Amino acid sequence: MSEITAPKSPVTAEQFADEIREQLKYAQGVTVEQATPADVYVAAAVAVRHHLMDSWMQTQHDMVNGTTKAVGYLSAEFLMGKQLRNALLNAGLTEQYNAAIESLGFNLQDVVDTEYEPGLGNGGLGRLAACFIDSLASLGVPAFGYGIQYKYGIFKQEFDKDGKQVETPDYWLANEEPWGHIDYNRSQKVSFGGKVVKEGGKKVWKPAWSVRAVPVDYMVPGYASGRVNTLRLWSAKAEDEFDLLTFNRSEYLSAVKPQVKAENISKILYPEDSTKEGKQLRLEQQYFFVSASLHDAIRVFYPGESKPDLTTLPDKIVFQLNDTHPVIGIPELMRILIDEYGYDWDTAWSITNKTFNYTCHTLLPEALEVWPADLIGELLPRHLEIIEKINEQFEAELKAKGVGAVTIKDMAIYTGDSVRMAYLATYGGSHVNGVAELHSQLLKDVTLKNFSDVYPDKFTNVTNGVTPRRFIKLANPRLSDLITEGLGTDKWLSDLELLKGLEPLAADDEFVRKFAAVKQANKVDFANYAKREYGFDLDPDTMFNTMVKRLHEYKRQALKILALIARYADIKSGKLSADDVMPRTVIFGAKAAPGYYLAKMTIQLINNVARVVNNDPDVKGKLNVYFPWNYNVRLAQHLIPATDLDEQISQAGKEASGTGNMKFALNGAMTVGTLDGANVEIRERVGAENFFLFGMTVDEVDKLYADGYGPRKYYEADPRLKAAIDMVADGTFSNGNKDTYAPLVSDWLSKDWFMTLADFHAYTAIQSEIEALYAQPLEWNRKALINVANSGYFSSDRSISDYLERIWHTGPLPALA
Ligand code: Z2T
Repeated sequence: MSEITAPKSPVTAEQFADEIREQLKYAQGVTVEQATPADVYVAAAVAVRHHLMDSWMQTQHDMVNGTTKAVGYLSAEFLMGKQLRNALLNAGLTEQYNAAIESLGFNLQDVVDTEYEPGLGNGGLGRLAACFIDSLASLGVPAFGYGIQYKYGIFKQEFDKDGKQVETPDYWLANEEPWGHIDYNRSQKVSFGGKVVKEGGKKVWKPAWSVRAVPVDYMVPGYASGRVNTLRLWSAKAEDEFDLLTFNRSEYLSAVKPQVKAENISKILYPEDSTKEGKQLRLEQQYFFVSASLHDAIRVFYPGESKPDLTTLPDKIVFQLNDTHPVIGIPELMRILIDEYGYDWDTAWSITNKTFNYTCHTLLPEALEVWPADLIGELLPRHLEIIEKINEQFEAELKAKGVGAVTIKDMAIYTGDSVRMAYLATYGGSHVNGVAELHSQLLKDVTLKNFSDVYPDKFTNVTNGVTPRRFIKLANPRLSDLITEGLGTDKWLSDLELLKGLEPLAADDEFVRKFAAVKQANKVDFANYAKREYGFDLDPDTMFNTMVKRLHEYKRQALKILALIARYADIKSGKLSADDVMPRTVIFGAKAAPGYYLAKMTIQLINNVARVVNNDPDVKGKLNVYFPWNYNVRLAQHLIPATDLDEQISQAGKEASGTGNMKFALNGAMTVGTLDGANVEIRERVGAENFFLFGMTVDEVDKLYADGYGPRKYYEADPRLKAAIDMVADGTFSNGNKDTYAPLVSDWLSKDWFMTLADFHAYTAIQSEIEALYAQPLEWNRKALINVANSGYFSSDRSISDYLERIWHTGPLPALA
């Protein structure tokens, strides 16, 4: 039968149960009889940590004492998802745990359900970071994830009676959190404000205030690698020094105020996805975690050395900047090297340049961070000086290379008013990469064109990926078993290209039927889940058609909802006879940034379309719409395996990559999508005949824009589109109120920045192709299976291998003895 590649830990179920019992008693003070599932969860988590401890210490030892360069993944977001099941899987402890929990008289699922998901990220970028640290550990590469332990993660989403999004705080730390180990003895001091003075010919920064960055360490167990890396999330605490002056004047309460301000730094995750939020607190957060992390790395790699030779730093660790959020690390490392360790500028620059690389995750110009120089000057005066000097050096370098004055001005890192973080990152590091082929190409051709002209060798691509451990094995155990059966091995979990071996089985009707049965069972499971969690009544005998991602105009949820309204109208008017309708259940999941007006209005519209459609007897059993609130990693793990058709319908040239698209393809959904982001590569791999392509290409979008785009023309020309928009305008989905969606309607008809109307016809036209195929279940599932077989490339293990080869130039630690 199947080979087991996960390490069989020597621990037995009995020992595991004993450890849980001990933990319950000595740390938590409850007997097994008194314990609730939540108590058992905490005890089990602690027991898992204990089992990982030796590997964790060994990995750190080998990292510090060996010659393998480590990776420091600097990211403002890590969207980890629940930990228990993942840790058990990667550590090879699942069976022992299951048996232990049952022997203690508890139900497995009850225990797992009590875990509260940490939402320390917005969406794709944060989840990518989580997949990457899983893959780094699984490949045995020594690595740190460095970020922030926000007290409040991404807001919890609810809908009010009008279908509007309501945000409530996600105080996840109010729950027992057994995974993070807070290490007060490894704190770092991070300072802000003040001024720079000259002392003995040297620049000296005299900061005005500082905070203590306390590391909270999470173990990151590799799958079947025996390695355990570290995710180090910094939490801001007040310095324990009081303002003595104030204190002496016996103004005790006001003396405490600065401490409160200090702890605000790690209080909340900014909920903007793919937009910049130029707020002082955000810059404080960025500097806070980056400064602490750089000092921490020096502490780790030069233990006990007061005069370390930091010219060797680039041999010890390479830092990846996850978008522009940690880019202040470039001037910070310069400052550390020059001011704290006495290196000259050129030496510091050479070290810095070798140590950093930058990943860009967007094509939206408005998402590239630009900080007002005033703000940086006030908060980080020494850094602003360093940035100015970097910019001077950069301009001189460009001049020497023969770049013209106008271009040099266009490329300025520091304009006098502001600092462009993407430019600083591009100049300051060794490599720049985009996150899908098309995205990387557009970075070179458009967004960073001047830079790629001058420094062509810096630019490269690393296409995103997702971890098959969480998103296939944990999320879809039925499919995992079938894959293992089909391949005769479970090695695919650490070598996902092996999925290719399933391709011949697509010709085997028997196997395709088993594959179809897996999907059907997952749909039944999801219907039960949706009933339990949301009170929805989903019919698993309809097509499950899903669109889950952040709510953003460029992603075009509006296209989906308009097409849905058009279909609703067609069924109602009898234009589409009831017999011709392929029954569909459309499922949305999306959070909108709290300040994003049109996005929030789109959510309200979807909810109200759902209300009207689901209550209309004329379309009963033909069309249903559901919008489970608070889309998060947990919901993704339930919904993705149950989806028949996935929507990836962004305007071409706007979605940098997408990673949901990969998760769906790997779980046997078909995709309807544009030639955007990683869709292009998915389609290339699974085959054009196994992908529902529609819509304008990047070139067509550019041309239409250049020719002058006017959405109204499309509205006038397509009666179905007109009818759909008119229904939104006339109050059909707002109890007759014509004002409710007026701003949305007016945007569609006068601006339509992402050309939703122009792609409407193509999008509705492809639906008949989709339904014709769905009407032949065996053929649909054959194609879906071919999708699975050809998506092995989209493992984050492959992404990490690409980073290792193209950017980081390092690899795994030596094999364990
Ligand atoms: C984000 O999730 C993404 C890009 C951002 O640009 C910011 C955030 Cl928070 C600044 C997403 C991209 O939109 C998506 O296409 C990509 O797949 C993902 O990052 C991971 O690269």
